[in-house]
Amino acid sequence: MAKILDVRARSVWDSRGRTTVEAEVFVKGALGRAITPAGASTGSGEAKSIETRKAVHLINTEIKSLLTGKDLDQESVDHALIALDGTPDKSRLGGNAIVAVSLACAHALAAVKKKPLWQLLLGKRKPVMPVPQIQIFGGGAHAHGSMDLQDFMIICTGAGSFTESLEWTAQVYQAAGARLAKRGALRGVADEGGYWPAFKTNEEALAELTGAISDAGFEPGADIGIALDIAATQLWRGGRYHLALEKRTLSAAQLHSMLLGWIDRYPIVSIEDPFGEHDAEAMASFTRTAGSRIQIVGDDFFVTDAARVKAADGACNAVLLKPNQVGTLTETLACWRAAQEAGYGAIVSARSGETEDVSIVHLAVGWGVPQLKVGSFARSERMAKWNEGIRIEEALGNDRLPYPARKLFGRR
Ligand code: 2PG
Ligand code: MG
Repeated sequence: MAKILDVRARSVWDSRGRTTVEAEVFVKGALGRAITPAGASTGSGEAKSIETRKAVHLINTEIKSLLTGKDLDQESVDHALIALDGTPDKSRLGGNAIVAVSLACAHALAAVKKKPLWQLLLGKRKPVMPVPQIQIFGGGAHAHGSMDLQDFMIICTGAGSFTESLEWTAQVYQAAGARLAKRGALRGVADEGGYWPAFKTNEEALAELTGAISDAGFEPGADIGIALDIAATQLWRGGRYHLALEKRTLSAAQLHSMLLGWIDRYPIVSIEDPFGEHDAEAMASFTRTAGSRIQIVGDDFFVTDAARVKAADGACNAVLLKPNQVGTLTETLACWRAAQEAGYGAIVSARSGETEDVSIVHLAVGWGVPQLKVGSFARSERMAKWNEGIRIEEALGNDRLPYPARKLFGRR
């Protein structure tokens, strides 16, 4: 087994112009490198980030002396990092320090084996390309609250491949931009590259998105469905869900009815965090009512924690997997395994603050996770990941590859 010769870190910049951690793990003749992303709408159970400068210093000192001379083995490196940190939320070394090193180790291992990371992780299992969830309108914490809801996304449920999904998305993205510009409702783009619209209600975004799907020549529902991230933890204050745009507040029961109404009126196939991270009861009741019709995803609700998925008991039917939310690759993989055991769907996801790092695409393909959420269809920190998916699909041989969109989202 290869030995770790050195570990180094530096501060680099992310897509919001904020500092983040880049780590490098050196082995004989090769190195692995990774950059930590950052969330804006974070769950309270996430691994805690610390100041970038301090995280970089800790990698260059404590983590370097811990790992130098050690075997390059993902699980033992991750367990050693967790033990060295010694806190339940990774707040001493920082989740942002730990995840960069953990991911850099995976890349170093791939470099040693002279294989792309996805191939190393996949081993002899049959490959599947993940189905993209792609944002068209961005709101919430990613657009200064211009809309209450955070992500209005599409899933090309009728597409036959990853590459075709992107081609369809490009058409919808352009059509949505043209509609907004025509109405004078285009303010720019939000943090993940989705349009930042000036709408009067949240539902208007659903109507406009459905219109854009039609304008692009697709049949809403049959070809392309809508996925929402309500990010409801962000709306919760003083026992009510606050819709600032609409100047009203809702109880959990009222939010439940509003979402059910939307599912009836629009081609919605997936809803993420429909209720706050604390609201397990509302989440479970919504899943009982709507879970046979649509995918219900826990993001802040699960924070990529295998134990929370095991304890969930029917709240949600899918899990968002974000490596920096839990801190190491080994724990992210454990969460994916817990999701599989529970019969849940899963989506590997980027954060709102991203970089040119494309590791998550390799994780999705390598682990066989059937969906991928990267943000919108603009700005290079997003496009780098979609483009990496195109390369991987091509390497796997596009025409022979199973593509699970219809299986996952064919009419339920
Ligand atoms: C989310 C992510 C990505 P953030 O809530 O799913 O959209 O946002 O990285 O800000 O948590
Ligand atoms: Mg989310």
